[in-house]
Amino acid sequence: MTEEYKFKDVEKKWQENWELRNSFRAKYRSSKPKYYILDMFPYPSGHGLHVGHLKGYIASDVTARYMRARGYNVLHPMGWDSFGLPTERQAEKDNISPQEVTERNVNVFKRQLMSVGISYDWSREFATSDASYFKWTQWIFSILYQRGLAYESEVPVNWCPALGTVVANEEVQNDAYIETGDPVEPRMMKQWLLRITQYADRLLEDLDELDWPESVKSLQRNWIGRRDGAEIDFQVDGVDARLNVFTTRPETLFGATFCALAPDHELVDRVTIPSQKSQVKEFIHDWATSKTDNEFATDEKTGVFTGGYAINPVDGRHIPIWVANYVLSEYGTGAIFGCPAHDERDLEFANNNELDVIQVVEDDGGLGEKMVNSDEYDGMSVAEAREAIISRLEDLDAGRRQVNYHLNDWLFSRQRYWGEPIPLIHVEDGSVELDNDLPLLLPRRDDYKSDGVGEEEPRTPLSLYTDWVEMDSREDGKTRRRETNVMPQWAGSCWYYLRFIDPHNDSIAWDSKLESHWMPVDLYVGGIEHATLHLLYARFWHKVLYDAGYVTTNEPFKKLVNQGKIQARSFRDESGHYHYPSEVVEKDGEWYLKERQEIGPLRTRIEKMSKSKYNVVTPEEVIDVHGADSLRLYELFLGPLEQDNIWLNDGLSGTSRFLGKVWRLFRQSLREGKPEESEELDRLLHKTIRKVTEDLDHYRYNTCVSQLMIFVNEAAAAGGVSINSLRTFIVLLSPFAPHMSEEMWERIGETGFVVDAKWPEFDQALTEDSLSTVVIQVDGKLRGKLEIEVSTAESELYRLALEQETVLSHVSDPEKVRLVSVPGKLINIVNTTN
Ligand code: ANZ
Repeated sequence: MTEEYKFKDVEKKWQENWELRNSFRAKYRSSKPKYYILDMFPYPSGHGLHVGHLKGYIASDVTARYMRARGYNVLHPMGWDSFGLPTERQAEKDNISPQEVTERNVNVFKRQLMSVGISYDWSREFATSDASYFKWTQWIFSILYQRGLAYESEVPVNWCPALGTVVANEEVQNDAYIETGDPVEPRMMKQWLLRITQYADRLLEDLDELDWPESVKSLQRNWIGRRDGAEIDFQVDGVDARLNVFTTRPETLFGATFCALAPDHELVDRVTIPSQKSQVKEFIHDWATSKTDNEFATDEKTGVFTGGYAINPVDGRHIPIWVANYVLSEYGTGAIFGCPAHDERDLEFANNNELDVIQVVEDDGGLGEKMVNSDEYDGMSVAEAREAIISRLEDLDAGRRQVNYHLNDWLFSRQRYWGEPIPLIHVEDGSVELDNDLPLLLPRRDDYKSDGVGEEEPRTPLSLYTDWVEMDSREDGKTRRRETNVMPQWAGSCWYYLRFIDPHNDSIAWDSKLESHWMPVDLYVGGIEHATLHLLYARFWHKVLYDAGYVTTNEPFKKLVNQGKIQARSFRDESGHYHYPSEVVEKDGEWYLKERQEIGPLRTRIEKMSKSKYNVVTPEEVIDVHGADSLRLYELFLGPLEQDNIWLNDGLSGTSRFLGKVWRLFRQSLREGKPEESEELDRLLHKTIRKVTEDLDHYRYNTCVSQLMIFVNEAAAAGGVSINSLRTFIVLLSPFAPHMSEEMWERIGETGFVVDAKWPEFDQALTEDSLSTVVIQVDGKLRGKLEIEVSTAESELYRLALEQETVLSHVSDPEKVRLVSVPGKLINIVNTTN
């Protein structure tokens, strides 16, 4: 037996063994309880994974291994979210097919994940661009379509000329496509949309039952943005028109001192009186130019008077109608009544334009709020007035209760090639048919140069394949053309967790028995950046599938954990260019470019690990020097999973040293062959089992690692441990450092694999310290301490406390006290004499 630990050989050996033995395959049927643990699957980009991406994957792998040891039938699968723009662009650049690009990238990703020893059930692997997968994505689309949840509509879209496609609102920031920074402009286009708004209330309410971080829930709540209020109709004075406004504060209607329209509201022209026309026109012109030209965009609330008046339906007052830049045409009805006393934006606008301010809600001397200046509603509470005013408006036929949402229907078409074709057929008579012959494959593409890009008029790449688009006419002799939009990348990730349950089924998407066995996902681990898009879309599809009877749970993901980001130091020179860490040297706490030290110290910053910042660390470089177990321990040891952590290369030597110590302890213990453990070490072992178990139950990985370190230090100092203790310790270590654990397991003579070993139990009594330090207080002030058996009775504790001079001197009469104590922690002696 060799003395030295050769991580390269050992890690390779066990990775091969696990694969040969199918150690991580979930059983399709099992008497064990199930545990479904899912990682957000990656988009296989050309860059490969860096250590920041691995943080969540390693943590969930520890839990997967732990749950197997706890006796669960664990499903821990992995696949690829492979449709999407970067792959298509890469294919165009390299002049190969997107399929080939995907395959190339997937190979890299898979090799990386395997080299870290992640315990995935690879027999279930698939990519969303596999026809055997997207066949079912198309099938789910047809369910949505049949249920009236997919529709075509002429809608304002974000058209990106550089990419030749529209992109979703969620993908746009500051009028640019987030991924590439290409500018985006508004256009009207006929698009497919999914009616997610129909599910808005359920998506909102069901958040309450989920074990998700509050932060994600509140992001979803805000994104859905339910607003309860009313629509109110104002008659326009002298014009046959009603001005319809949306308000969340109908109770403030008596405080309305003006109305305002969005500049592109359809009524602007009709309500403007002739003498105001030129001023209004000028205002709208300025507004339109400043809107497209960001530099002139302003937060200042400006507007122009139309000369028209609206009549307040409840008190008949005439209030001026303005056009205002802060009223948005896309929200509510694109018109408001302004109530400067109770809305800051309205107040600012009123102050700028010398409009009246009428207070209608007043603080009721700390009791709450009551109505004032509101006729018969004076004195009512806000809630009462709200109900009463809405009823009055309903009686007058001048208003109604209205709920608005921030959430819009989901724009579901993309004008690209590399996506799922939408299985619809346009018939010449204008009707639309579902294509039931699935999968509907993409047309074969021989020339991967993008066509249609940069065109004035939007054209879809698929429309260029006329053989594919034009279908053979059927019996009715009508011509039929295929839909040429493809689905957005979000489609494939909406249901992949269901396919993992039954990935090779080619007659149905998933078997219903298997679905009811495995769902819901027990633990879902991924980044917070998916809080509103992926996680909302997937919940929406899941609920549709639930309504259609295809799934048995109302929600897909029971518990969600977000891993934080890994950050690292980046280096920039005087012109702002980034440099790789390998190009710099450190001197007296400053960093210099090796080649050009004369330019002086570089600017350094801790930033999110990213290719563009040149601060990426790859798993390959770490594993090559320190091994996979060391990488795993370091990623976990960095800090709590949910927090952002800073990557320091020095830290890795720390975990490597720890593993070296483990190996030496193992060798020493084998040599010594201690028959029995000392009581002290036995206690520490049981405390370690308890701590690691409890921390794993709460996803506190970093503190597990610290506890294992404490144990190893003590055990080494004691000259080794017994074989029994060693066996227990190896199982505890195995989720964290699985390769070394398997090697030790084999060498102590175990025949099976440590991945199949049972998780150790702890003896409660051994985990509780029998001696504890009790704080002695007199009248709440600290007066002494006692080192004492936990089980000591209160009266005995009091007797011992009085032996201390510092305590006794503060007790007025030892016969006249009241005792308050927390066993094992504190006793408070309260004087009752004065
Ligand atoms: C009268 C009022 C009185 C309002 C008051 C507020 C306070 P959120 O919560 O953001 O939904 N509003 C309605 N449509 C608008 C539009 N298209 N552009 C800009 N503002 C609009 O706010 C809803 C409130 O925003 C509505 O309630 C309306 O002003 C304004 F003391 O109506 B309120």
